[in-house]
Amino acid sequence: MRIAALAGGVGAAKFLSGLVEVFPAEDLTVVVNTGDDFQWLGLYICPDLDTLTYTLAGLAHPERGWGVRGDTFHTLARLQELGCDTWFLLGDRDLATHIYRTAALLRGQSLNDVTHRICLANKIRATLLPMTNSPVPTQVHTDEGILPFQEYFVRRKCEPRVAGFTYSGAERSHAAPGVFEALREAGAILICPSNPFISIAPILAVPGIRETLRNSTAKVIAITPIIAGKSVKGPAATMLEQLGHEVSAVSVARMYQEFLDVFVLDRRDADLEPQIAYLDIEVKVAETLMDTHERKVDLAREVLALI
Ligand code: FO1
Repeated sequence: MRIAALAGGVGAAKFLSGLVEVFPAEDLTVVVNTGDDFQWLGLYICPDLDTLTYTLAGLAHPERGWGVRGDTFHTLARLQELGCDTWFLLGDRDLATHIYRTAALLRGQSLNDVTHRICLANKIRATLLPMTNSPVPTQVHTDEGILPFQEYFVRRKCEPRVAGFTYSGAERSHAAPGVFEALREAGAILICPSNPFISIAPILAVPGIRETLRNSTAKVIAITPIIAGKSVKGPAATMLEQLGHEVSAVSVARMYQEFLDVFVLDRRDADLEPQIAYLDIEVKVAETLMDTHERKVDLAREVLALI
């Protein structure tokens, strides 16, 4: 049986690093959010693809989750001396990935071809696919106007109040080659514990993906990114609150209701089970805080047992 997963960055990477310990990585295809992608100094940066790549290759920075473990920042320091904006921290080894990717894209290769090569070079056995080959940059509507995603997230540290999102150009985009095949061939489709607004919604905005999930006979399983009303990392809880949703896992389950079979709820939220069951979604209560390697593997085992 094959598994397909929809994924954002750090939360998804943690979960999938546990999954590949107990499920053959060759049988896993990950459809990755590219809404966070942006260009900086002429380089094409794909934060979520890179976070997954570095994590599955065992190269990720252990505390931050993004970037390369033990990386140095000499190039960034020199760029700063030259007067460049350096609010987005790119390490020297990380830069190699962006230079390689940008050069390949400029030669006319597609993002999925480049991603495939980067995965091969990093000996990643799972298949990572960008959700689409065309740019679909997430724009964050805030009380200070519309901000490109990384401006909001990194430069402004999620301080402006969020009023909504645009996944620019999503309606004209096409899923990258392999995405529909992976979703159709999968015996189970996992929605990783990623931010529903900025990681999963951009993927679902690519024409045909939401419909494929809705019509799928495979079990669709989501793992909560919210534990006890808080996001483990990132602004998911803040976004729920600012957009007028109840700040709980139930709101996330509601966002996926039309295609979801099972919701994996954290044990601290076990009392929410009836509210999710009421949405006609099966509930599995588990330890979802992946703060140790054992917990990542245990959670992956719990999810596999549901399939
Ligand atoms: N996140 C930050 O909060 N600050 C950074 O300077 C930063 C740099 C960075 C460089 C490469 C990369 O692949 C990711 C990086 N991230 C940084 C993370 C990234 O902005 C976010 O994780 C995602 O886009 C949200 O999933």
